[in-house]
Amino acid sequence: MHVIATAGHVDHGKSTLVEALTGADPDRLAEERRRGLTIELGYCWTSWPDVGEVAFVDVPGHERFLTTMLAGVGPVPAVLFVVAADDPWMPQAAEHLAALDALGVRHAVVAVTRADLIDPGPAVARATAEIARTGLAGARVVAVSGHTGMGLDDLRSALVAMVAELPDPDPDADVRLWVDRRFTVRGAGTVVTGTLPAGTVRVGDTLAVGDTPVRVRGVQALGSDETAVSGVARVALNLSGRVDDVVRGSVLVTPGAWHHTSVVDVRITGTDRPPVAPVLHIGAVDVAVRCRPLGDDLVRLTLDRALPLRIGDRALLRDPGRRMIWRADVLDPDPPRLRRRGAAARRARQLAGADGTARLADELARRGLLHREQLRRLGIPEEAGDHLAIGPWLVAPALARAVADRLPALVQQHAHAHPLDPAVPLTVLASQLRLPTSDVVRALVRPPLRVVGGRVAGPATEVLPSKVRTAVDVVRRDLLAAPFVAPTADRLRELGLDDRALGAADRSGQLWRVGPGIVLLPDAADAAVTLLRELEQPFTTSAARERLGTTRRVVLPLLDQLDRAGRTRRLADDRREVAR
Ligand SMILES: Nc1nc2c(ncn2[C@@H]2O[C@H](COP(=O)(O)OP(=O)(O)OP(=O)(O)O)[C@@H](O)[C@H]2O)c(=O)[nH]1
Ligand SMILES: [Mg+2]
Repeated sequence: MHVIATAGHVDHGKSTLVEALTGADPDRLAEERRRGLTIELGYCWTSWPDVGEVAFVDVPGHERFLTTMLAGVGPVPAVLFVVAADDPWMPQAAEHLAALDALGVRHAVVAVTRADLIDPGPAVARATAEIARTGLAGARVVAVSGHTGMGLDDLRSALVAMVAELPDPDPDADVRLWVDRRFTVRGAGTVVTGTLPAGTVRVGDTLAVGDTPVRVRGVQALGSDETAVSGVARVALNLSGRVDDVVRGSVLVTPGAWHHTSVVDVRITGTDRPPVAPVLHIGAVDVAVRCRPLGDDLVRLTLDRALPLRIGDRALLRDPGRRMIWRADVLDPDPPRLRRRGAAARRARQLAGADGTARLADELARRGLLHREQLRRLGIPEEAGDHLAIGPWLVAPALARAVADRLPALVQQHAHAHPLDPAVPLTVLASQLRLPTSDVVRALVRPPLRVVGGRVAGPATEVLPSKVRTAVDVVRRDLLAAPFVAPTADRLRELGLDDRALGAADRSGQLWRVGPGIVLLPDAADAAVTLLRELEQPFTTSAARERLGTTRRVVLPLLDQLDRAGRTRRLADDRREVAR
């Protein structure tokens, strides 16, 4: 199927031409027929040799219905632009043409209609000149009459040639259906319609509106039931599930495949600056936005509601008050927050070269790293490159280098601040480095740093196995209660602490190994000296033992250590005095 939208000034003959081409009147509403005016989008279709089914989305030309016009044109790749031969070039002709240009429409045919009323020559010349300034330049311009049928064959063959040139959308693409109508059918329930630009919708599929899943109970295209329809197509879907929230302006998407965002960085094209609060049009949707300039032609938009957007999406910004339009190319639907002063300008520099084409290397250079699932959601093709793959994460070489460079200092700082627990948990490093996962930190640890049980240790850091750590904690607790009652050999054996483990505990600063099999708290020397100073000087070994409330097994090596440290002095008669 091919889909063509109409465009052109009010009353210039769009609906009449659609009817002449398809045999059906696109103006369904009684009010439309009574007033001779299109108000809602109209849908008609026909079938032509060689190109098959062609559906028309007929839009209103009246200036008050510009939003509806944009909803009709937004998801459609090809346009029938209609100009009346007997009327001058009119404001909505200009406005529609500007919108088509901004939306990037390149496939168009211009019909200069009502040619039965007047020589179409001047209107053909004017229209040709006007489109020459836009992306529609070179489109065929055909004089026709919707009433007499004059020129209709030419118009048809121009349209056939146009649709034959349209690119074939990918039937496996992720679905993003912009709902342009929603109604209730007796017996069937909720039905929505829209233009499916690409991908396939099947009966039984689950689609999502934001996070809400809905089930596709039935699929219709051009009035007949189908089991599956691939874009480009006009489709009507019968939905079940939580459909109350599905309205005109909703977007039905392949679950999990899209990034829904209300903040997006775009590059705008157009004269003048956009206002602070313009309207964003994309697909069949319009949403109020706040516009924050980043620099030059780059702006950050904050949307009133989240939309599924990808890099490279083409949208349109509109100032309804001044009737002005800007083209907006989506550069980043998942931009970083602007926290500090100067962040906007920095961001603008970062996006300077971005043109809306998603390239993995560029995106990684800007973001540092990306989860594989983000690639699909943001519309970034996975390509070979010099990035690192760490599990599901792709990491820019520059970020990997920066992390590896910063790690030694971070580990050292932590060891300094936590002498009793010197190895840094990976999670702490991840948050210090603003990385979303500790897996990336783990993969970037280089010798002499090493990972021990979820922590990163420096070369000089002794890291205790967790069982030893627990046992050492028990000993430390006991010693806090009785500082000089070192655990007995039996107790140590029971706790699984051999001499190696005690040595490690000593080196990591958690215990003080006074002698083989004898451990006290690291501050035991100070505490002992304080107590021993209270004794009559010099003092005997047994006086010291009593004052400290301990045994000979402990007091002998302890006094020995104090002697060596010069904190006690041993006299000839084996008595000691505390050094002054
Ligand atoms: N003589 C003549 N009249 C035409 C022709 N095409 C349209 N008209 C008349 O022009 C008027 C407007 O035609 P429509 O087809 O409703 O115009 P439209 O562009 O769809 O208008 P909107 O949808 O409101 O923007 C009607 O009165 C038509 O009968 C034509 O080729 N020749
Ligand atoms: Mg009409």
